[in-house]
Amino acid sequence: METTVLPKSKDTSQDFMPINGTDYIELYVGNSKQAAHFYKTAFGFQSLAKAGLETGLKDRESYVVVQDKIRLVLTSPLKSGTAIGEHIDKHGDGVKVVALWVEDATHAYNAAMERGAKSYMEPTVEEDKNGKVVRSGIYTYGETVHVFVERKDYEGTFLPGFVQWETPDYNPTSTGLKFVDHMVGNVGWNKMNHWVSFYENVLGFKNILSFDDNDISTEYTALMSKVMSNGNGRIKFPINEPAEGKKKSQVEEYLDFYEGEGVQHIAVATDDIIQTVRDLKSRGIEFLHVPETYYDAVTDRVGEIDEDIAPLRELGILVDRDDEGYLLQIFTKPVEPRPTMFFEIIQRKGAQSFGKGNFKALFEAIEREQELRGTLH
Ligand code: TYF
Ligand code: FE
Repeated sequence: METTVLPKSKDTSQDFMPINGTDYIELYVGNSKQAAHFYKTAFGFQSLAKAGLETGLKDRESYVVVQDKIRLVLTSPLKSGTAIGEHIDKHGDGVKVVALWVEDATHAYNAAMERGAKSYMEPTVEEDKNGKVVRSGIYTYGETVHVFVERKDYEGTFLPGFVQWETPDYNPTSTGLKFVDHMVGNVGWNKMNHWVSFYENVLGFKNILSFDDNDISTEYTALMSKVMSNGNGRIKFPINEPAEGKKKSQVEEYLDFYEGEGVQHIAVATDDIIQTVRDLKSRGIEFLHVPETYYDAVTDRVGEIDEDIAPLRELGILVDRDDEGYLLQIFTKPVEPRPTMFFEIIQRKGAQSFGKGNFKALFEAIEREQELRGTLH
């Protein structure tokens, strides 16, 4: 038998951490019952599972809602003095867990720990009559964590410990949201390269795109961004760092209000952005407004597209093109009292980029909101 010592090549770096996709996103919120109602009513999620007093939990209540491949877990404490309550007190409502679907959660954990991760949860087996799930977890930026979920031996609704949440009397229709396209983290001053290295070294991700403050600084706001992707491209995590500008960077505003690093936006994909945005608006979701003049130059900038410009203009949907095709995107206002987390709705028509051509119009729209809040200084 011949043995070969493989050189330490970058090409094998991602093999140690195969990830199938996003498993779920857990938000710690003040009132999980009402948050679940909001995500159903306004975003078109459906009831999936729940856990709390009736399943034997004493300290928390969680509601799980689903729309196609997207699962949100909304968790609130049932008493004072919990880690969940402290998280909410410090950060407001926000993302605690970005769970990654893996084949082997023990292997993923061991591989990450060997490479310098900080442990959040040792590999733990959870079982019920539907089979078993193994979960483990590591810290990422701020108090945010990645939980690895191994569910190949599980056929239940969500996770052991949860029961099906049935709401026969109230199930609003879907708004056409399909899957998580990317999730963005805001990190502290000069911390972007630290977290880029973390995703490279600990999880085997690659930096597929970078934007510096020249690409994206408007008259006021400034930030830098690097997009990290896993090997199969199903997980894309842009990381933003504030940059010095004339006025306060939107990333700095986030860090101030979130009181630390955390998830800035969750981008969800649709096959029909015009229909989805029309529907979301009619359900009360508020989007950032771009000036009409954006649409005067849009065809010159992106060329011919399948969609009519009129509905894009009416709804404020942005368009950008790259070598591979084009994309349509729009951003909600923050979905909690603090100007922290928001959603992006995105439809890709070939383009695998992030809408660099829209940064100026987008960031000017964000600045107008900052101005209204009195935080642009
Ligand atoms: O994910 C992205 O990179 C794009 C652009 O504060 C973007 O959605 C970047 C920063 C930001 C808002 C959107
Ligand atoms: Fe985005």
